[in-house]
Amino acid sequence: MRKIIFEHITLACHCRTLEKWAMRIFQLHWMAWAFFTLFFSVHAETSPSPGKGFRLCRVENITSSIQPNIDASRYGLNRLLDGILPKNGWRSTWTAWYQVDPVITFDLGRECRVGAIRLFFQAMARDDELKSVEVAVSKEGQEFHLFNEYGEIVTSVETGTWVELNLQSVRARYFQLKPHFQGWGHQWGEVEFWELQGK
Ligand SMILES: [Ca+2]
Repeated sequence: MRKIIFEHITLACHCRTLEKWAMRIFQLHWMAWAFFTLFFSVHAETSPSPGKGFRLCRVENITSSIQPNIDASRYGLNRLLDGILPKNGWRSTWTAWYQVDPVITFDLGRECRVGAIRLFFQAMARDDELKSVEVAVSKEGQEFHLFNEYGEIVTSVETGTWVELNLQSVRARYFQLKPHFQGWGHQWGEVEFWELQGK
């Protein structure tokens, strides 16, 4: 009889230990799931890599010839570099220039060999609102040279869309984007510079 009681207590202790471990494993799994869900919910919003051999380039500074002219204090230039995308439609968190064409300058902090620039934008009044984007480059940030102009950009209105400007391989520290609108203006959500890895 005593032996049975002893075994019962031992077994009960064993069960509590198992429950404790099971609970801990469950907690660890839950924490891992929560971490990865949060991680990918933030990082999935950036555009996918243009391909093997590219890496996302850090931007040290951004300036504009004309500040955003709608809600600039809340949705300023820094929103173009935060890795977070606005939602479709007005108003969300779009950095907006109404009826003007800004010249936006990016300082990468060092000379980089950029293969592609991607910008996330939304057309508002017409599907070809972003008429064209000029890309100019500079090594020292004073004198800029036009590299190319990209046009024929047609999307759906009130729908956030990535557009990729293929630069092949341009080595510079400073990049200027000069967008031209037709219709409402400009609503941008993110700008990415993809650097070619290796020499
Ligand atoms: Ca953003």
